[in-house]
Parts: sequence; C-alpha cells; structure tokens
Amino acid sequence: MQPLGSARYVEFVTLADPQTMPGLRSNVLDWPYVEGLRLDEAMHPLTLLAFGMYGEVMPNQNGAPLRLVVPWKYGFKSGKSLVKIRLTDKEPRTAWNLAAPQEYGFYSNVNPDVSHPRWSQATERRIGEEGGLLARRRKTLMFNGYEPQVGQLYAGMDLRKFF
Ligand SMILES: Nc1nc2c(c(=O)[nH]1)N[C@H]1C(S)=C(S)[C@@H](COP(=O)(O)O)O[C@H]1N2
Ligand SMILES: [Mo]
Repeated sequence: MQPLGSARYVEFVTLADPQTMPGLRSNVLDWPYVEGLRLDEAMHPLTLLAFGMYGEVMPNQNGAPLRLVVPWKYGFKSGKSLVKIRLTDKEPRTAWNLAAPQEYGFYSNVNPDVSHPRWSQATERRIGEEGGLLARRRKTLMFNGYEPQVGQLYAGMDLRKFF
C-alpha cells in the first residue's frame, strides 16, 4: 500500500513475546514497547535500521533481528526487535511517554540544557572509559554531538516545550 500524503510520523511497534522476554513481567511499561519519530527524523540519513552491531549479527538483547538506532536521541527512542512500522498523521504515543509524560517527551533529543525533572542531563560518563562508574564525567554535547547534522530539523522549536 502506498503511504498517504498526510503521513507525518512513523510509529515503531516491537515484539512482545512472554516466552522469550522475561522483562515483560515488569509492569513499569505497557507492552509492546512502542516508539515514534517525525517523518523527517525517520528519513534523516543518521537514523538507522540495524541488523548488526560491531560486525556481528544483532544479539537478542540488543534488538534482534532489526532495531532502530537514532544516535542524537536518548537510547530509549531506539526500539528493538521491530515487528511493525506504521505511517501516521498523528504524533504516536510512545511507551515512556505513556508511562510518565512529564518525564519523557516525544522528541527526547539529547540536550544538556534541558534536565530530566529528577536529574541533570548536562554530563555523562562513557561506557568503556577507564574507571568504570568512577570514570571522569564529561560535558554532554547538544544532540549528542550531531548538532551540525540534525539541528536544522528543530529550527525555531522551543526545545524546553518539545523535550
Ligand atoms: N522492544 C524494546 N525496545 C526497547 C526497549 C524495550 O523495553 N523493548 N527499551 C528501550 C530502552 S528504555 C533502552 S535504554 C534501550 C536500550 O538499548 P540497548 O539494550 O541496546 O542498550 O532500548 C530501548 N528499546
Ligand atoms: Mo532505558
């Protein structure tokens, strides 16, 4: 079926298989895990559908067989084990946004200037850096360092409101 001209968003629906996914027993979120992007975000060349990682086939826990990777957003935007990709005219509700709308917005762009209500997001530690949990903190970069590539997608938007 051809997408309609009114399509503005993409919804990503993921697998919820209680036989193989013990995490589904947690009721923090409503399953299946769902995520969404604006159409222009989804079409950006940095947005990946990934079948593998580090040159190997995608491991189950990282979202086999196919997952989303959106490198300028917080990791939870990257739905794993996708089973359905749906175009829609309305901003899709997302798993974390449904669970805690004041804490997790639709956009969830990495932004050191906009804190999560319960913690700062201005600094980070890098996985694999010497020191582990004691590794030195570094300043988090706007859009995770991809501002030159993706900043234009959000020109004129109040990123405090569209967090
Ligand atoms: N299908 C599915 N995708 C998901 C989740 C989930 O529970 N189910 N969790 C999200 C969250 S909260 C995070 S932090 C990242 C973790 O990705 P990783 O396991 O590759 O680190 O996956 C996201 N994608
Ligand atoms: Mo997470």
